[in-house]
Amino acid sequence: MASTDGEPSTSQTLEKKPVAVIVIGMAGAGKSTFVQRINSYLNSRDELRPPYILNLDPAVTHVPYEANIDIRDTINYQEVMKQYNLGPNGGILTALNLFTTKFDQVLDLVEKRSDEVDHVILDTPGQIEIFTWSASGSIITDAIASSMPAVVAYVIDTPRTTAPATFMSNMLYACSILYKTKLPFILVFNKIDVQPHDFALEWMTDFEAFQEALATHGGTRDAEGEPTYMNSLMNSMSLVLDEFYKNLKAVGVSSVTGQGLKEFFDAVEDSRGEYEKDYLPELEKARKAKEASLKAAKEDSMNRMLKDLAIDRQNPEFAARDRWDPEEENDDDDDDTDINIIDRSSEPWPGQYVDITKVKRHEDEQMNWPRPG
Ligand SMILES: Nc1nc2c(ncn2[C@@H]2O[C@H](COP(=O)(O)OP(=O)(O)OP(=O)(O)O)[C@@H](O)[C@H]2O)c(=O)[nH]1
Ligand SMILES: [Mg+2]
Repeated sequence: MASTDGEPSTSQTLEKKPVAVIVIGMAGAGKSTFVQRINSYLNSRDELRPPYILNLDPAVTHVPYEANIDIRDTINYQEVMKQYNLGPNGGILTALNLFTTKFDQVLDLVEKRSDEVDHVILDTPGQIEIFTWSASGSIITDAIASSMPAVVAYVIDTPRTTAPATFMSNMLYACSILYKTKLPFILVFNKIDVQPHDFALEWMTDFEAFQEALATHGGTRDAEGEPTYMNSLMNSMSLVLDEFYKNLKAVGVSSVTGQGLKEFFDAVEDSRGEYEKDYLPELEKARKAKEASLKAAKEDSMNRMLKDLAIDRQNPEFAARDRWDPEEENDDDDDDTDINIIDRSSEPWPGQYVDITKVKRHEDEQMNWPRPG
């Protein structure tokens, strides 16, 4: 968005920052294809301001776009599975955990590009829960959202969600992510070239239409013609969801034809304002609370130190015993490893590969990453 000349203000500073779009969705919903479509849409809109793309799926063999930062450049997912004796999901989770330990570098790289980039796009692993229910997923989401406006794009496989019960399960999942991240949220009904999403919009705005669909879908009445337990449960759940629908935007897109991309980016721009209005004040509040508790902890240790000093003064022989001896100091460096996250767009790509799982702090050291859990 173009900024006007004049007094700098908070909103102006925010406007200058890129928006991060975190693409989340069930396996096969079309996340990666959607990211590719976003890439070509933004490139054709202004080829001087393409998005900055992060691939966070360590297990994918091919992504249909050029990622600026790719988790696969840093972590060898197969090697992680072998080294830790893990299955595919444990492997993806551990790979993501290892990558998260270096996420500050990712943020630095993104920060460096913030003047020339309007959108930062994150493609997440196919197994949705690995990102949404893991510590590293939360750390990545929080780290991104505290450094720039961020929005969740929840991609839905529209043709696979036409049954009312499936639709509701999908919406409940979306609801759980909304309440977990508290970020502006866009429901992206994908694949509308195969199945238009008007049924979904109708169910979201007209509660009775959804109940009618439930009633006409088989298996909702028992032998006596009474509504089944499932049916009553779904009816009450849909009342809960009604509240949830009020908090989000829904757009229909086709990642294959590019239909609906403009509406999607209109929703992203709206979300920027929402982030500023709702998320940012909460973030500030949380920061202040943390600062206050840190200050209290500092005062507490200061008081304790002063008390210790007073005791030392009364007992000089104890104080002499506790004195620091520089001879005892061993040269145990901090455990920062020499790994660099690679920005493919700024480095000439030499096929350089750093395997984070094999890094040693010192030549003579056999270092293993701690097992998860
Ligand atoms: N017709 C149609 N097919 C689509 C669309 N978007 C994605 N697909 C197809 O859906 C399949 C899955 O797409 P991906 O982009 O790999 O989905 P994903 O969510 O990244 O998958 P994982 O990362 O493995 O979970 C592919 O066969 C795509 O071609 C769409 O808008 N229309
Ligand atoms: Mg994918």
